[in-house]
This record gives sequence, structure tokens and C-alpha cells, in this order.
Amino acid sequence: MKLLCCHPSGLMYTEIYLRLEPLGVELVAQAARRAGHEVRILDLQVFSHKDYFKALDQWHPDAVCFGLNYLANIPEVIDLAKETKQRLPLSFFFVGGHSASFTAREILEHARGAINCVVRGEAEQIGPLLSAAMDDRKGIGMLPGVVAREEEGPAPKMADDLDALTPAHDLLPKRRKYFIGSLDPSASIEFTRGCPWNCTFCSAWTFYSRSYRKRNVEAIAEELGQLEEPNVFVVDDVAFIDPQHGFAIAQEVEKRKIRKQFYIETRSDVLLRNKEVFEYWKKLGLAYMFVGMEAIDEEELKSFRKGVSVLRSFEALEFARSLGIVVATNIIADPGWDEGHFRRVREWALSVPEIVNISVNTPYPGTENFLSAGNKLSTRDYRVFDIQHAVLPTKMPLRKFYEELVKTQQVLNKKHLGTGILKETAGLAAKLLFKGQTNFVRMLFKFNSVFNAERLLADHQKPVEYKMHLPGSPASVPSLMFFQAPLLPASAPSRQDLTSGAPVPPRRW
Ligand code: B12
Ligand code: SF4
Repeated sequence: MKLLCCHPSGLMYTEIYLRLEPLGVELVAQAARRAGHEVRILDLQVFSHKDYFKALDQWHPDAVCFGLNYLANIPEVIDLAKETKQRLPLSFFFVGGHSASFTAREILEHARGAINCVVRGEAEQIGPLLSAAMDDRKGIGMLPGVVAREEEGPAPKMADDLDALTPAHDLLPKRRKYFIGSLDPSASIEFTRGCPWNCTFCSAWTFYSRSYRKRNVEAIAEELGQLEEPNVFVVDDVAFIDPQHGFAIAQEVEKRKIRKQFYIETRSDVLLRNKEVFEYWKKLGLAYMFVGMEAIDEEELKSFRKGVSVLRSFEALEFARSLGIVVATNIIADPGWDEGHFRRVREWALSVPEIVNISVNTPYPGTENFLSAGNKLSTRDYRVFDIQHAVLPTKMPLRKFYEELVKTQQVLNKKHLGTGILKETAGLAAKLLFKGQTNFVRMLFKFNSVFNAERLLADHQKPVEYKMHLPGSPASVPSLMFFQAPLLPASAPSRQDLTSGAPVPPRRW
């Protein structure tokens, strides 16, 4: 069977700071290739819709799938499915990924038959679906994780071996288009999967049922060694929760003399608890680190159930700074903020040297916030669920809210974008341009065209063809977690160990 594996277009954010390879789609591609299918990958963050239709018309795939991690991409993928069925009526069209897993039924409803099924959960389970798709599509709706129009299979199973498949990095065309900041070009890799915390605004923990799985150290080093890019984005939600795993990977990287620059994301408490691991990684090429702070106000932080105090976060930023790497953090703007609140955030953010990013509190399906605030949504347009738009009623008039938001983003970005930073990074920019890498330099000048209040407001005026479903009757939090698997293996430390401030004693897990 010929399978075309796709990732939809990039959202606002990717127009500026970064564009990264779609690892989930690469895993589907690898699973399909292993099963003997002929596979191609097309990433619409890099290619256009025209290229997509050209691929359909020239290659005639038997099946097409899309990775739908992002809620905002749902309308685009439904429209593409409808157009695909016009051109290739016999093709099998399916979607999977993070957001699709939480909205499977409504996606099928909107698509009116253009999407054959939604696969909830992980790409690793895709083999039986592909076999069934080839075999007259019989019994598709009975497979674990699969939701079809008429039937729905049992809950998906979690992959028991994360090393059984390595993403098909080699099938991704135009790899030099992927970058993050000055790490241009950049590949991506996964060290661990899942998160044991349970922040109210996040669906990473509900998706993986609060589990936390680690890949084999040799397999990671092997994959790293094969990546041609000089830079690597580590996609883990929270890097180095288990210090022993972090050390072991580092030792293997050092042993194999792998030289790369790395970007990682982590939490303040993990950083402070495992300082030595981060210091070791700095020696190995850790260049950028994102530390999720979310709020500078203690009460706000408590409401997110982040489990870290503001003071501890400040301490973590100070330590990260001392490593001599580029540090970024994020603050979540609440629709209830007034001018004073935005001003306080601006003042604080200008007083620290870190890159401070501002996003907007967004109750995504799959989060606890969706259950508590989903019925108050001011819009049901999937496209504005990208944490740059306000989807809940704002205290200030919407225009004023966006003006304050953009003003704050502008002030903060002056520190890091534009001609000022080009002067500081002139050497690096020239080197990249010389090598034909233009992503970083383009990024420095795009800010105003992407982030502006008028553009944000205009997005709310677009006609809405597909309306997002609201949460049904109040559901309990465990029902958000749909995997049929134990949460943490019996030998693992308790979630208490992982998420409390106390250091996790060294263990084998
Ligand atoms: C790395 C990452 C990014 C990267 C790379 C994104 C990319 N190109 O794929 C960057 C930094 C660019 C990014 C950006 C954003 N991200 Co992001 N990101 C993640 C993160 C941490 C990990 C994703 C990942 O690559 N994991 C490793 C791979 C292997 O897993 P995966 O892609 O999820 O695939 C697995 C399954 O989903 C499934 N699968 C995936 N595709 C498919 C397809 C099929 C057919 C099937 C069957 C299965 C399947 O199989 C895989 C496992 O086997 C997730 C959180 C999380 N843990 O999921 C957030 C997450 C997906 N991001 C999120 C958000 C909000 C954003 C931004 C909007 C943030 C912003 N500030 O603007 C942007 C939007 C970017 C865009 N689309 O333009 C939200 C999604 C919210 C939502 N419901 O829409 C998440 C869930 C984070 C969160 N805690 O809420 N992100
Ligand atoms: S620590 Fe990060 S990944 Fe984990 S639940 Fe909180 S926000 Fe999500």
C-alpha cells in the first residue's frame, strides 16, 4: 500500500521562532515502512497545499494520514480530507495525534465521511489498522484506539517499548527548514515520554495517563549519532526528571564523541533538584533551555496546580542563568488581566535577562480547565485555539486586551529580535547565511507582521464552518485519561516522589 503521512501547516508561532520536525508523523511512517508499505512524508509547515494536491495527483496514494497534535489545525485537515476524497474517492484517510485523540467523534462528524477513522493514542499501534485498511477495511472500528463513524474500538494500548521504532528522519524532505532560534538547522529527538505532574491547563499528562517512560540510553545515542544536523531539539515535556537517566545519556553521548548543541525544556524544581545533570549537559553542548514558570503571582500559580512556588522559579532562573546558556520562560496571560497586570509582567520581564514569552490561557479539550471553563468559551472556532488568541471572555474589551498583549510581547521581543540582536549575533548570522541557512535571520525581522492586535482581532471575524463541541456533562478527571495501561509500573517511584520538592533517590526504573 502507498501511504502519504502528513503534518498540517504551521501556526502563528512557527512563523517566527521555530519550525520543528514532526516526530509523531515520522513514527507512523516508520511503523508503516516496517510493515512493508511504501511511505512518503509531506510536512505542510514546509510545503504548500499545492504541493499536497500535486502529491495526490502524481503519486496516487492508497492511504493518507495526518498528525493532528494541534487543535487549531482541525478545520484545515477536514477540508483537505474532503478535497482528497474528491480526487481519490477510494483512498483511506485517517488522522491521529494529540488533539485528534481528544476530539475524535466531533472530527468524524464535521468530516461527513471524508475521514475514515481517528486513531486515538500512539503511532506505534498503527500496524493492525494498516493491514485492515488493505483487507477491505473490515473490522477497523473494532481495533484498540480506533474511532470510526459507526463503531469504536476499545481504549488504545500504550506502547510497551519506545525503542521498537525510531522516527523515519530520513523520509522527511527539506530537513534544513527546521530550526529553533539560532539553532539552525535543528533536528528533534525524544528521550522520555509523558509527565507525572498534573497542571490544570495542560493535556500532556492526561494524554499519557500521567505515565513517564524512558527510552533506552544506547538507542538514544545511536539515533543522535545518525542525525546530520548540528543542533537537536529534545521534545520531552520535562527533561531529566530522572537524573540517572539524564546522566546515562550524557555519558553515552560523551563516549561516542557526539558533538551537538541541544535545546531542552524542564521545570524549575527538576532543574534545582538535579543541578549536576544540567551542568554535565552544558559541557556537552546544552545551548538553550526553556523553564516553564507560567506566573509571577503566587495565587495564579497555585490555580494552575503547577506545584512550584514563584520564589523557587526565580531561584531556578538564576541557576539556569549561571550555566551561561540562553534561557527562556513563559507567562500565561489570563483573559481576566487588566492593564495593571500586563504592566507588572512587563516590568518584571524587562528586569530579567531571560527570553520571556507570553501565551494566553486556553482551555484545550483534554485539560481539566476545559471541563471547568469550557462552557464559558467566547468562541468555538478551533483555529483560534493556539494560545495566542483569547477564547474566554476578557475583562477588558477584546481589542484592549490584544493591544496590551501585543505591547507586552513587543517590549519583550525588542530584547531578542530586530537589528539590536542582529548586531550582537552578526558573526553567527553571517555564518548561517553563508551556509544558506536563512531561518534564523528571517526570524529576527518578522515579529511585527505576525504579532499585531488587528490581525488577532480579524481572526475572530472569520466565518466558522466547524464548531468545536463543548464539554458534556461534568466528567471526572480520570476519564480524561483514555489509555488502557497501568499509570506507572510497580517498580517506579511514587508520583509523590517525582512531583514533590524532595530529591528523588537514585533508583533503577
Ligand atoms: C515538541 C512540541 C512542540 C514543538 C514541535 C511541534 C511539531 N512540529 O510537532 C514546537 C516547539 C514547535 C511546538 C509548538 C507548539 N506547541 Co507543542 N508540543 C510539543 C510537545 C512537548 C511534544 C510533541 C512531540 O513531538 N512529542 C514526541 C512525538 C513522538 O509525539 P507526538 O507528536 O505527540 O506523537 C505521538 C502521538 O501524538 C501519536 N501521533 C502523532 N501523530 C500521529 C498521527 C497518526 C496518524 C497517529 C495514528 C498517531 C499520531 O503518536 C506519537 C506517539 O507514538 C507536546 C506535548 C506532548 N507531550 O505531547 C506539545 C503540544 C502538542 N504543543 C502544544 C502547543 C499549544 C503548541 C503551540 C501552539 C504553542 C505556542 N506557543 O504557540 C505551538 C504550535 C506549533 C505549530 N503547530 O505551529 C500543545 C497542544 C495543544 C493543542 N491541544 O492544540 C501540547 C499538547 C502541549 C501542552 N502541554 O498543552 N510544540
Ligand atoms: S509539568 Fe509541564 S508537561 Fe507536566 S503537566 Fe505541567 S505543564 Fe504539563
